[in-house]
Amino acid sequence: MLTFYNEHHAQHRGRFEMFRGEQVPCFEKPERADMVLAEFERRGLGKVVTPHGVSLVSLERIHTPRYLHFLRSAWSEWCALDPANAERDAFPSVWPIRGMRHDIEPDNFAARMGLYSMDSGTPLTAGTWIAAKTGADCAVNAAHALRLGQRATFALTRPPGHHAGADFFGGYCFLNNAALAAQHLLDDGAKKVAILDIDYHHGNGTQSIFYQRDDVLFISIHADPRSEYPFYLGHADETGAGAGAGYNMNLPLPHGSGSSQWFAALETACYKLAAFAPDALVVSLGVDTFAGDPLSHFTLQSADFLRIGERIAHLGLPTAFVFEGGYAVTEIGINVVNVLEGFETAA
Ligand code: SP5
Ligand code: ZN
Repeated sequence: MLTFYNEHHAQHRGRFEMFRGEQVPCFEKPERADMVLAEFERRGLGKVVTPHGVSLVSLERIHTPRYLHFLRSAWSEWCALDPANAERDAFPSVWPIRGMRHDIEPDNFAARMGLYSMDSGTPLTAGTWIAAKTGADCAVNAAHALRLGQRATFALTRPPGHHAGADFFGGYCFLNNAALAAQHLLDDGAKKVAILDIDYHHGNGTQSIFYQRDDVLFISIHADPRSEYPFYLGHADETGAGAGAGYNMNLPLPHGSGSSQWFAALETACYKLAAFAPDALVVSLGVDTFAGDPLSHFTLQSADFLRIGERIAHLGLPTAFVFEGGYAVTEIGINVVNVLEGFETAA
């Protein structure tokens, strides 16, 4: 499987995140992608290449120009506030909640951090922009390779993307790689595209980007947002709006769900996908559904990930896999590459 690897990913390296009032090491760390690359190469699953850079215009197909401008310049603005900030990550501290203004972009840096974010768990660092931009390059290149005839491709990148919206970061995500891949497929001539999001967390950013559209079907299998991040989106009654009515499907599962519940949801998703008959499929591939994941509460086993890949292959669609979450670093390579190998075996 042709893989586009983000060689700049390790430049995004958060120092810590907050958990119950304490600073804890970031779960979303460079070793995650290193482990996946090592396992992919160990199994000899295909060529690993670096992507061509895509233009900012292609990022603007999904993200707003003012958000992109903010992300690109945020680190230098942060350091300009105080040279000592070069040794500290930037976090938001204030947000424009209900009833406040989103249309005026404040001059104040902290105020813009809040305007463009959804949580305080996503450190912005010196290398965040280069890592996120190169990750977006990987996703768009993976999509483009499908148009050139590849059956399946893999964007091996971090930071992840599916929590990032048109104009906000959060959930360890800055640019929505899966959304950029789907949009590129459409811009290159595909008529309809589906995104299947199998990360443990709901892909709120991806859902919000396509919620009113009928050219992208979004389906997500995830932990019930009543008890899990991102909390404020991902319920079963969110089915799309306007032209997009009927083109969004959420399959939330209870805390503690295991293989039988999870694969039943996958069948529901595959039935809907087959009926939509897209020209191509983008998979938001998170493996934080694994039993050993430190953030999560599903109980999938490593062997289950092979079966996931097999089932997705049986859809018979050109498929771009985009790496998202998964925090059990020791097993993360095995779990991700199991999905890819299961796909290749069954394709
Ligand atoms: C891409 C992705 O998987 N993003 C997940 C973002 C989750 N952010 C909330 C993390 C809450 C940390 N809770 C610590 C639990 C330790 N047992
Ligand atoms: Zn996740």
